[in-house]
Amino acid sequence: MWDDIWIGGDIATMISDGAPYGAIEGGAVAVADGAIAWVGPTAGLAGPPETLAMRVHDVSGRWITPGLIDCHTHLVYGGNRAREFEMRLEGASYAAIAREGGGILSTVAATRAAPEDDLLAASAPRLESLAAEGVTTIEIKSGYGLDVETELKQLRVARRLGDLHGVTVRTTFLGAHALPPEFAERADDYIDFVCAESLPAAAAAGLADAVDAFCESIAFSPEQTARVFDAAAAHGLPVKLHADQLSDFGGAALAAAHHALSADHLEYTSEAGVRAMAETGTVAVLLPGAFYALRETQMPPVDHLRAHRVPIAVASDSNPGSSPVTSILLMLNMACTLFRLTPEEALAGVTRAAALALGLGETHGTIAAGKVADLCIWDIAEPAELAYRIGFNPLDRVIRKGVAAS
Ligand code: DI6
Ligand code: FE
Repeated sequence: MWDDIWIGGDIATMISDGAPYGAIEGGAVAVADGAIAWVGPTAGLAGPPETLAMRVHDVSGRWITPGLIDCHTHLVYGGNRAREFEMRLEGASYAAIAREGGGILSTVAATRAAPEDDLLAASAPRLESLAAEGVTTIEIKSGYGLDVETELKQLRVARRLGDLHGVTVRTTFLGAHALPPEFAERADDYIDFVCAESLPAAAAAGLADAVDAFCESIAFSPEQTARVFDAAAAHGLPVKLHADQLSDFGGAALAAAHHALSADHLEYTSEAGVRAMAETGTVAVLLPGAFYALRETQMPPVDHLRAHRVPIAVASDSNPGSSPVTSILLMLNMACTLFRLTPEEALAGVTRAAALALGLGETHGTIAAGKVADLCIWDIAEPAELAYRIGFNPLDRVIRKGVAAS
């Protein structure tokens, strides 16, 4: 006997080898012990639903999708950067503000100063906003501490947020995000510190599921990034990379050479970089919120990614500087409008491909027997509505690990 079965609607399984959206019209999905036990056409059930499950739920013509996955965020931070927003409107560039000690470093100061519970309280509304639009799994990076104590504080807050809100959290250590003031002009020394101290501390505390770095002219060089990746490998942690966001720095190929789970941003990535990603199965994570907020005009190489069959994920990049975004549905719209993804590609970007970007492809991202029963029920007539509408939330209900959230 299954615990629950949902019937009476259509299912976008997001399994890629069948109908668009992996759709099953008139479908049923059954859950037992928090996992998907069965999915298929209702007509294919072995008997009347009430004989198969303890509880039968009729979704009244709605659509069921996998729970959404935001696979790239910097959600936990202190303060905000509304003043910097004003400065950029007055003509200052993002890179110029960063060079002058504003930007990321102003958030570092605010995050260091915040007591852990205050950081939690400041970050919770951002998580709640994403969860209210169906996000059931989220990646959260450190990188606004840069010293051992604050990096670990951020990662602890990320884990606590997941526990408090019933959202699956994957944490990423991003020590190599910016050069902290105490290491000014000494980037190589800071990378020594990351490799010898902060990264090992995060790994030893069990607080990091992966390691990321910001490889860019205003951040760290490919050589410095490679050292961080080698340290991650020594601690058995997979890597990801902020790659080619502001210039072609060879980031995509570097990420691929280290078998990265994902390379993220990619606006300036060349076809050679895309080919390298295809060879190692590195996922492309596109971040339309940062593209929009920075008024970037260089498009990520979507046609090359398609041609080389690189999985394309879409994420919020939720952060106080370049992407103050807490709406995953807006990212679906922007991925289509700005990057010309199809609505189906965009939805795959926050489900199937996003799971791959987090190393969760076996357990999350599609509606298939054996996977975790994270599901969204939407009041829509067709899945493209999720990307089409702007500023509207048709989420009816969320099921997390088999349990309907209120
Ligand atoms: N790239 C980004 O888009 C964010 N970090 C990064 O490495 C921006 C972070 C910030 O501006 O605070
Ligand atoms: Fe980012």
